[in-house]
Amino acid sequence: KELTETQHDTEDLLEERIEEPPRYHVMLINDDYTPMDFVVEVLRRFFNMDSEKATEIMLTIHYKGKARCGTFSAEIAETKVDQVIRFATEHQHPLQCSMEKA
Ligand code: NFA
Repeated sequence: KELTETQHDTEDLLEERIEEPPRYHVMLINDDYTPMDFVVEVLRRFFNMDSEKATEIMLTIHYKGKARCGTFSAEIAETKVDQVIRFATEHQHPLQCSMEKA
């Protein structure tokens, strides 16, 4: 039999055939050379953190090796990684950034 669009939508919801798109954590990675105040600027500029939050996350990276800076769709996460690495490279800092499936 033919089902209406609403009946298909209802089936999709009941059968959980509609999946959420995958999300990705964007991570910043510690190194021995990038200045602390440059990392704080990156966190303020690209992850919209205030100075207090940016300083807290920068110190977590410094002491623990890396930290999660935000969680985004694949496309937004890729853009953040590109922007951070380009900004660091332009300023001749080795700061690295990566994404991990949430
Ligand atoms: N470890 C760097 C330093 O001591 C600071 C840093 C923090 C670098 C977070 C990269 C990420 N100058």
